[in-house]
This record gives sequence, structure tokens and C-alpha cells, in this order.
Amino acid sequence: MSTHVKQTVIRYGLAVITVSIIAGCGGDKPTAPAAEVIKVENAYIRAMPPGQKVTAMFMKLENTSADKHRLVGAETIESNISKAVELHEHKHINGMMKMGQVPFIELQSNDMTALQPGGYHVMLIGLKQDLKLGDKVAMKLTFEDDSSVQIEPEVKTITTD
Ligand SMILES: [Cu+2]
Repeated sequence: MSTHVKQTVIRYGLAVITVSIIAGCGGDKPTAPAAEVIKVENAYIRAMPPGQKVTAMFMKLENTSADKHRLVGAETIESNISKAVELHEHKHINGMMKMGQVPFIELQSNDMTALQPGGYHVMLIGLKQDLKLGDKVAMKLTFEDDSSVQIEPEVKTITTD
């Protein structure tokens, strides 16, 4: 009788340990805020001819963590130079290149995601002033967990690639 009880207790104990290991390793909860593990590189804004009311911002986003993250928003801060800032992608539809808004940009774990001409980009729509070469525009990027980073992309002429 007492042996049987002991075994039950031991089994129960093992079950609890197993469950906690699974929860600790395989859980969906990221270990660090996105803003701490996403590195922004080479952020720049495409210089446009005077009078143009739209342009795009490009950059590389490196997710240095084992968790998936998403870029969910971008905005200009301080300067408020454009009426709207949207996440966009270019897509081939029936042989035509079209761009449109996307709700987020997926950032795979331990991977680099490039926002570049012909692909994902941050669209600045309704520019209130001309952007000059060398201007720096303060912007904020927001991730799915509501963490955010501030960047200062410079206005540059685009290099064709
Ligand atoms: Cu666009």
C-alpha cells in the first residue's frame, strides 16, 4: 500500500518537471523585447526630385534572437514631414510590378530582412517639404510587442542594384 502511494507521488513529480521543461524551452513567449534584439542597419531615405510628394525608406533589419518578430509600424517623429508612413511591399501581379500596404513585415529568427528597392519598404506619403541630400529624418519603428526603436535615416541618392 505505502509502496503504491510512493510510486504515484514520484510519477506525479516527474510529470510536473517534464511540463515545466517544455514550457521553459518551447514556449511562444519571447525572451527579450523586439527592440533589444532587432538591429537596424543602413537605413536611408531615397532622395527624390523637388516637388515629389512620396518617397521610400530602406534598411536592413537583423533579428539576432531565436524568436520571430514583426515590424508593425513606422512613423516620423519631431519633423512630422509626411502625412502618412506605411509599410509597403512590391509584388508582381500579372507581370506588372505593383506596390501596396502590408500590415506587418515578418522578421524570422536569426535572419536578416532587407527593405530594398523592388521589395519591402517604408513609404513616406504626402511630403510636406523637399528632402535634401544629407538631411536626417528622425523616425520610430514599432514592433509587434509594442517595443520601439528610434532611427535617423539619411537622405541619399539610390544606388541601382
Ligand atoms: Cu510603396
